[in-house]
Amino acid sequence: MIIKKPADIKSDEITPESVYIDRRKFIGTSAIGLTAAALGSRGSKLLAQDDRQDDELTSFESITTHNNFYEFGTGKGDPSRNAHTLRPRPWTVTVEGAVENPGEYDLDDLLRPHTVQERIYRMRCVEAWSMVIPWQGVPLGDVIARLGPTANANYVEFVTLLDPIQMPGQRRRVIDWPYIEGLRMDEATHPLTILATGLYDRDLLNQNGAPLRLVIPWKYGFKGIKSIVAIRFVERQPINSWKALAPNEYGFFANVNPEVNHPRWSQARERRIGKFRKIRTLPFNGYGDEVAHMYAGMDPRTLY
Ligand SMILES: Nc1nc2c(c(=O)[nH]1)N[C@H]1C(S)=C(S)[C@@H](COP(=O)(O)O)O[C@H]1N2
Ligand SMILES: [Mo]
Repeated sequence: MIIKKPADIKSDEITPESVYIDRRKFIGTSAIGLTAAALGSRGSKLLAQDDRQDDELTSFESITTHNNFYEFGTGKGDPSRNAHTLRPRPWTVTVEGAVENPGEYDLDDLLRPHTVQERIYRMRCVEAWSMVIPWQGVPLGDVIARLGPTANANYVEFVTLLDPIQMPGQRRRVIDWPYIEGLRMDEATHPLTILATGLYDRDLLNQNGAPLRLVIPWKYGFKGIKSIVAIRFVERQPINSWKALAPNEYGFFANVNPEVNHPRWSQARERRIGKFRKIRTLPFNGYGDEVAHMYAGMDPRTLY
């Protein structure tokens, strides 16, 4: 597979947004967080009630040029400029820890038995911007079921590639590399959680976390770790990179919550990339019906 830079992609190679929206009308039930047009009655309720009618797909151009991927620099434009040094194939994922089938898996072997699905999800960054992205990927729960976690596997830890040659941003210690993230087992196996391999019907571009990244739509974007080389089944809660860096600003759970502000700014509203007006941020990023039960009895204010 040839991975091209966004500038080399002709617009007719990308599935246009209108085609996605039409397709959703047919696929219907598998759609999760989508355009008002495809939402039916829930969509019209959203339209009537508030400012959130613009759940329109973010353009391929914006999704691939406005990024956070500190391994390629800390500016939003840095990953799309610098990530050409990453070689996403061949790619090996190490599976280790409390699991029946540990080993070094070629990416294709890890994914082959599983069905790639399309999921249109909202992505909300801590920095109060958001996007609506048509992902392709496999449910992480399917992959985990085949790997066979043992009784001690309470959490799953994910690790990004560590290679300052391919990832020049790692020559500066902005983060204690490699980037690490983690999920509790029920979050990891929740049907909304996917391992993404593509978006807009194309393999992931490097800046979006090629060849494999996590997407957990009810959590802040930083939980969506990119370019994963290891999946570890562990007993204790992993120490994720952002929490290690600033524990008063970033937690382990990082559930989107408009009522818990970041110490330095409000989380009540967000700006969709490509739009001018700000919209209200929803609890659990709008996925509360599907996920809130996992946090029953926990203080939501501690779940930032
Ligand atoms: N390895 C790694 N994964 C990462 C990051 C990073 O810097 N390094 N940034 C995170 C943050 S803060 C966000 S908002 C999302 C951004 O994903 P996108 O650029 O594909 O929109 O990736 C997350 N995954
Ligand atoms: Mo983010």
